[in-house]
Amino acid sequence: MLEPIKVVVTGAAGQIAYSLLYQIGKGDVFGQDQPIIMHLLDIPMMMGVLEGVVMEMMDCALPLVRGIVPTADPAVGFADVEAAFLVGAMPRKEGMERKDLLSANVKIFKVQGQALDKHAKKTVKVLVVGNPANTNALICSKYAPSIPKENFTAMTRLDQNRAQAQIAARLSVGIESVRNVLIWGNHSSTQYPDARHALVKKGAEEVKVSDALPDTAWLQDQFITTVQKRGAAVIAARKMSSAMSAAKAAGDHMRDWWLGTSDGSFVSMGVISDGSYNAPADVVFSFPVSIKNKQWTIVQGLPIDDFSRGKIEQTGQELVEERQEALSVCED
Ligand code: NAX
Repeated sequence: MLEPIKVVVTGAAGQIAYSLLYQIGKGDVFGQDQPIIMHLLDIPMMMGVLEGVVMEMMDCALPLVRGIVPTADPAVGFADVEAAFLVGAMPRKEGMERKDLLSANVKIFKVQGQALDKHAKKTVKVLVVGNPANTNALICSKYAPSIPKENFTAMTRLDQNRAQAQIAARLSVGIESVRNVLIWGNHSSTQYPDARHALVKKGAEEVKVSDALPDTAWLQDQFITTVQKRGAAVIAARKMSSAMSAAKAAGDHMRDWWLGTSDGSFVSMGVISDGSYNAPADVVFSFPVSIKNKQWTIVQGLPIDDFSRGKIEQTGQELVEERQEALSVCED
């Protein structure tokens, strides 16, 4: 058995955390031999609810959970953590513009960046889930200058999982038969779900999805819009935003970061852009990455056609605009 690690989940009294905490505590994310001390951070008015979550965590009787620390104090929540799931954010309310949401939430991520800088391990792996996730991750990193920029990532794994599920359903194969479906850019409606580099198992072999599914019109249109609008479709049906699937995706993202990807496979993560694939530099952009020894690397050399180039440019442009808005809010 390894020494316990401290892991923080913010927004711990919220709906995504409700599904995520069990996955982490059960060993699905950091491995079956990794004990965990769970730090649960939320805002003061949610401490009563959080108490109930703590009771339930205890009642799950999970052997890997060696301690539970509920708190509203970021200094306590972020103390010595090695992994941080930043889920907590203000939800979009009726009548609220995307811009209003951005200014409310980037301020939260500025404060949390400062707290991580002061209190977390310098090797902490940060996954931002709270929206606007990419720009929140950028701001968080900016205010945590003593932690490497590579340690701040944003979640586009839910979009990737949605895309993979759509392809598997269209081909009538199991989800595990499909790999390397990816998401470029922003976790927003400009994201570009891309199956051009994806592979599907056919008997003992693997073939390109585009060969197994020669329906370019579907791949370029309905597939993309279904994935882009999936979050809204879930809200319309459930009257609440995606939570179980978002928690599963957060677990998938961190597990792959912690334990690595297999050879030839890649996953989508919002990471600090170096300008690869003509994406704008210095925004948190979702790229295909492979992971070894807890370090991600942007997969290079994927062929990009004009269609993809246009989509990458569009989502990149949105991120540049968000960065500008966010920086002006933070400097106020
Ligand atoms: P909930 O409203 O159920 O929970 C959010 C929790 O965060 C609340 O308990 C709230 O008190 C807490 N919180 C607010 N400010 C905080 C702060 N400063 N410090 C600590 N906690 C704070 O939302 P939930 O459904 O769990 O969603 C959380 C976030 O995930 C939202 O921003 C949502 O937009 C975002 N999502 C991101 C996704 C992605 O793929 N990147 C997909 C799912 C989800 O929509």
